[in-house]
Amino acid sequence: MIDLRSDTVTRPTEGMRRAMLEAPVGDDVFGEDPTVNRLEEYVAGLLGKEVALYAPSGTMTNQIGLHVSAKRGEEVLLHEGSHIFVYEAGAPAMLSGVQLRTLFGENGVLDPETVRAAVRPEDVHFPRSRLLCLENTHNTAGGKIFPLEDFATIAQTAKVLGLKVHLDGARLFNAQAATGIPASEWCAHADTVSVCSSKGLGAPVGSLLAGDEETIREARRARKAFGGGMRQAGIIAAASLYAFEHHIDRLAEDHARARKLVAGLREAGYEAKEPDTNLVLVAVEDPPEFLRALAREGVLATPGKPGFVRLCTHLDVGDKEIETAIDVATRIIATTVES
Ligand code: TLP
Repeated sequence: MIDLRSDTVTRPTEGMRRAMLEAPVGDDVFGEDPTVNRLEEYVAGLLGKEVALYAPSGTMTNQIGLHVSAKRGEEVLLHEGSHIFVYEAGAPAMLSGVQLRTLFGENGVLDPETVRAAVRPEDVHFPRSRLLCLENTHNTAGGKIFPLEDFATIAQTAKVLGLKVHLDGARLFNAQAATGIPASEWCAHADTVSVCSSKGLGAPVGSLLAGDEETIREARRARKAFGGGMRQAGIIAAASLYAFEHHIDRLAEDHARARKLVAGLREAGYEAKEPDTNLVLVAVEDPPEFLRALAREGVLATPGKPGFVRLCTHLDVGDKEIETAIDVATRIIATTVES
């Protein structure tokens, strides 16, 4: 099987498993796990934030990020295709009682004017606008990078309007690898940042929420309340630490393979935009049928936005797999045209 469904499907490498085996551990709820502590310090450093908090998933670090910045009944502004809105099971309503206000923006990038227009005036009728969530890279836009300048401008606009900014950076290091701009430059414009080690970086589990000390102290309470306080978590944190230490630069290889995939698919007659990073969106007439046809030939992908399927390159796919995937897609389109 060639599994292009997500960069979450990778299995830990030998080196990563060794790091897990050898990790010193303690009870992290007491703050005594040396590996978790090392990971939190390391990632805070990478992101240029005072502190970071380790949690099981990106969904949890996003939800804790929302929870510490917006109270029940307050409003959170975010892109209509954002992971927090589309893929987190209604958690903002369930866990924090906040109201989401979705906004449109080309390629996952929001316009400062759109944000300005959406902020509610102070009036008893309206919810209080409290938080703006941004996503980089943007998943449903096909791994799009939020240009740093636009990011800085919109974050500045948000600040002036009295909003906090949360960055869903599940694939932030893909943006760093693709542009050469350190992740910390985007983070400088956000109050809280969520990053994942379990996407392209290849760890089996683990995300971090970074911010200032006071915010992350609150986040630590929220993590406990959400059921994310773990004990000898160093065993898994070691995999995340290994991922951050060894797998950031190699993301560029996944991006090159995504471009190779797009070139092959276009040559076969498909429509697909040049990818910024490792997510490829391919336009097809009947996505479920196309996905079934791929799967029959041993290639797995997922539905993308309506009318598209998503193919994702990652640590566990090499050039050979990409060539096979192109061959399979080429055969499928040839059969469709014939019939
Ligand atoms: N995304 C997954 C699925 O949930 C859709 C994927 O395969 O792309 N933020 C962003 C931008 C994400 O893409 C994801 C995972 C998350 C947050 C959530 O991370 P986890 O899965 O660790 O909760």
